[in-house]
Amino acid sequence: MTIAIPQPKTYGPLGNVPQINADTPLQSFMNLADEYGEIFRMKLPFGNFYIVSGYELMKEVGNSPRFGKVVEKTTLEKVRAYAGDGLFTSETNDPNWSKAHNILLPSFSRTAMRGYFDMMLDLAMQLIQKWSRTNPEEQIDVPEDMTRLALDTIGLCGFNYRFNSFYREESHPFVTSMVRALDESLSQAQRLGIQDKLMVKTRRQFNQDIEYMFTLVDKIIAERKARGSQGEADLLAHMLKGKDPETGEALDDANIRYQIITFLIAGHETTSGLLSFALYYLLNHPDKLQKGYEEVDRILTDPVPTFEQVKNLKYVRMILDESLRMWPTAPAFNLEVKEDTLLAGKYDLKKGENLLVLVPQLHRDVAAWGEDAEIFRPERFEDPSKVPHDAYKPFGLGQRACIGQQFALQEATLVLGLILKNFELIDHTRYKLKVRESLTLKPDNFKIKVRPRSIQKGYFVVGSGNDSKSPAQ
Ligand code: FDE
Repeated sequence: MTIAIPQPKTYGPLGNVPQINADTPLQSFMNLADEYGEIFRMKLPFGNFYIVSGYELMKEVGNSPRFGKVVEKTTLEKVRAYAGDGLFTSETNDPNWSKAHNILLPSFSRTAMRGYFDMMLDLAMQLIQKWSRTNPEEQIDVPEDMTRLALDTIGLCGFNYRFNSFYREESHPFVTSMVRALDESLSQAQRLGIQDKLMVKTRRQFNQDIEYMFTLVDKIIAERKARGSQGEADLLAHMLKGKDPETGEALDDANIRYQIITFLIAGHETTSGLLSFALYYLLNHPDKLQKGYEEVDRILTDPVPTFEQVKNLKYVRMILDESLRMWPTAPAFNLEVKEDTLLAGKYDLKKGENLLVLVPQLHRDVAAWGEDAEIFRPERFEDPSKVPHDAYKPFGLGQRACIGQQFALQEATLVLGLILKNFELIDHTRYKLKVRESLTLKPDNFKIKVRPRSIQKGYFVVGSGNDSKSPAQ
């Protein structure tokens, strides 16, 4: 028997716009999901779609070829203006998607991660050094520093470029353009077509930002091609020499440019939000923080951590897994219904309709996580066989799942491990969580102070007065 899919009251041509807070649409969706349940319908300027967030439904949606990622008529379509047919914003049947996926997969494999470790460490130490040089009264803007870290990490590992964000007061101009362009794509998705056409100034700024991004990235590609590879093991080197085993073809320059922009977008805000939420939760759960301290003191025994040691930071990793459960920083993804179907034997869905998977809501479904779903408890991830995987999708699903997962987790584990090893964290503002939305999520206006932990453990950086990555040198 089919059940009608509920829809909150609509307001003529505005549809459900009045129920959505323009600054925090995702949190509006979560509130609506509390009221309307596992699936409900939305009518918004960028289309009609269903919002799905129930464990039972995801068991089917997450495992059936009847649902697949779609870009057309979603917010991501607007991001194509500068991410083009890069991995994130191409349709799965676009030949450049499978080509780039095949070429890039080995560069993101678990074994490839060892090759990025020293570069990640370089940036992680820049953050640790910066924090250890703050005066006791100075506060740290957590998401801002984490964004510096994550951006610089993908820049260095991606194409051997140093944004040097820790040496700047303001963001690198590339970041300013990228963030402004991202904000504009989101606003475009919310505006009605006619409003959009009237915004001449905004459009001019948007075009300028895109041109700036293209120029910078194209220059990096051209320089690398001109001088040839000099043993770099970065993503750009892989893209320039890689051939798709299926077609024998290489990526063209325009596509490489889109991939680089894609990695910068996909890799920096998500990872920085993850680290920021993790610190927020630790500050509010002293017992979990203590367990983290115990682990890093036991495992990070050398002045500079090794690849193996970071891999052994199991509890730090669980802290990150649980932070991604509470606030998956890429909070939603779009799927298209590939053929008419009766979802869970009761919801009638038609070919071509779109679903939006509302990940933070799925991650709070008590049917999967139990009555304490709202509580931060990293121990849920202790035994992987006990994790309800169909209700845990911080990295998306299927062939379009996040290619950067291992990369992001290695980086975040290293950085959180080093922070715990070095610092006592002080919540001087008694911060109350407020989640800020763009394409990704992060804690808004989250500031802390830090104090060095005991020197005898060896990590020492304060006043060492040099910028080499190993203070012991
Ligand atoms: C992807 C992704 C996803 C899916 C989306 C859709 O479906 O639409 C998700 C959910 C994600 N991703 C998430 C995340 C989180 C974090 C932390 C991250 N992520 C990170 C990173 C880093 C890097 C480099 C990246 N990431 C990248 C990426 C890419 C390229 C993509 C696309 C893929 C395909 O092929 O499609 C993604 N990522 Fe991520």
